[in-house]
Amino acid sequence: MEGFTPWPEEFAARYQAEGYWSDRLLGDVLSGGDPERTALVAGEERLTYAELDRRAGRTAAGFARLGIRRGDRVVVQLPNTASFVVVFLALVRIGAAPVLALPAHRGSEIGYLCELSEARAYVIPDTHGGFDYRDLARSLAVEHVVVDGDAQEFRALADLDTGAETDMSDERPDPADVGVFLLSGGTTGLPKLIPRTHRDYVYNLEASAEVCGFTSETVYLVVLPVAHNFALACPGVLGVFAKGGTVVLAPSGAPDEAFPLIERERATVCAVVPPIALLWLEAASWSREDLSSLELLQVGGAKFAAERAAQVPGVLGCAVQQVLGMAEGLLNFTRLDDPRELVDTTQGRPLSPADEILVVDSGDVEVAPGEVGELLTRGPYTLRGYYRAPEHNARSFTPDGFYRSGDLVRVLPSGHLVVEGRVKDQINRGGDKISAEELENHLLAHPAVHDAAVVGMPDPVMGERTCAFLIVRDQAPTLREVKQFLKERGVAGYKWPDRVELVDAFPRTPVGKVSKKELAAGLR
Ligand code: J2J
Repeated sequence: MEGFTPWPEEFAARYQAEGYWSDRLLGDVLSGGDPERTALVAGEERLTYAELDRRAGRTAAGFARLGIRRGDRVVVQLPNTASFVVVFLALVRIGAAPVLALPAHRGSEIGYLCELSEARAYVIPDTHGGFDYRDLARSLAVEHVVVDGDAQEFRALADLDTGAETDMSDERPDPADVGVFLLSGGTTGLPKLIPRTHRDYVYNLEASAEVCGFTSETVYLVVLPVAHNFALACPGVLGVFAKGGTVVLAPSGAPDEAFPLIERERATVCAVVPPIALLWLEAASWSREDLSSLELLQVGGAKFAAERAAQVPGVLGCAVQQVLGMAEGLLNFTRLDDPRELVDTTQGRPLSPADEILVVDSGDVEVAPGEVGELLTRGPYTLRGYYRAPEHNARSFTPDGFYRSGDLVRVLPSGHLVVEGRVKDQINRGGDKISAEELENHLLAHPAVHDAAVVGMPDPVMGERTCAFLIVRDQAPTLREVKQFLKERGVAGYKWPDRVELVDAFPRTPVGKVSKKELAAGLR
């Protein structure tokens, strides 16, 4: 695929020879499940492995009838519904790559993703969370808009399923093909797409499922957006399917929605971001639901404080697992049999024996063992380049193919990583990633804004919130007006600043760059 950076031949050969890469395809992930067993629970819907498999097959045929082919891209923006799972499986079966947008994304993000990926189709709900996605679709120039629900002038997802399953054998993708595009948290003006091949993502999900002890008895509750790497494949929904377990989709991590589902479905494992974990720790004391089925709470996406991690077993009655992951690839998990001390105080160690880790200083020189530096990595499931982004790739990777994570870590003698900060210009708002540059560019488009600098401010629940420092020309916009402005520009709500500060000038570093450190220090 043009715009995709493959692994160098010698690495590909090694990953294959050493068994990391197989010929298994993302579309075959259901094949190990007992046909009669429940694969998916979503709202009132319950689908067995056989039923889900048939629905995915019929929907695949429907996409093929639309003319969607192997190698095509389809932007998928569905919430935590059975339709997401069906559409995902359908597309990967015919070798069309879903581009996984989050429900929170709006015209600014979606328009760009459709253009960058030259998407042939865009799949949406009719409305969700009070937003009408058909309005967004009307502003785009995409060939096919497929709507889950009331389609209006568009095509209904239900109509793709005519009951006919066609033989897809000549459409079967190659394991080396890009199977899915994930969204990068982003550090630049525009979001980046992460191509994941069938073979690297299958390894990602299978190896994760193994390390996390998933079995056919696993009942996995999804509370994060299912389109996010963590909930999708680390081990996530796909890791559960690979082991023949059951996936339960929840609309959110709110205790009043998630706890009744844990009780009703006897959920055994769930992946959350730290703000949800904190909420659960509080809610467990007054909630009436029986959470005793829970065996494991995976926490990742942002740093989870050691003191909180230590509380999980006592309060929620389950083990905790810290996960330092990234849609770009590398996953670190604390292991189920790690001593409590390591589980509470570290963000885990690499998933794969083939993961290569370097911790370097600003000159790319390796630091002494145990010292803090930037985490660089390469391996059998870590990308070698963002999609169609040659200039950005030159900066994001070392000449020998290591991905620059932008995370500051130190490595313990056990191989466990501790996150100590970051060098990338990004805000991590409770696991939601915000590129400072992207937000600054939007703010600069405001007629009253002369200059803008966005920084994270510490927050006890979210870890960080977003503060926009503005130098204004005339009448300064209020926080409300800034949010309204961003809303009208079609910027996802999680990127809107929580606070606006007016200044006359920005502090500068000796080389003349805006000193975000100094700006942030002024907030404390
Ligand atoms: C500190 N920072 C963390 C952690 C991620 C599993 C879990 C998370 C993600 C994810 C994921 C962190 N402590 N425990 O894809 O499969 C920050 C780092 C990292 C960035 C990646 C998964 N866990 N982070 O969060 O692509 O800065 O993936 O580089 O959204 O989140 O963000 P994202």
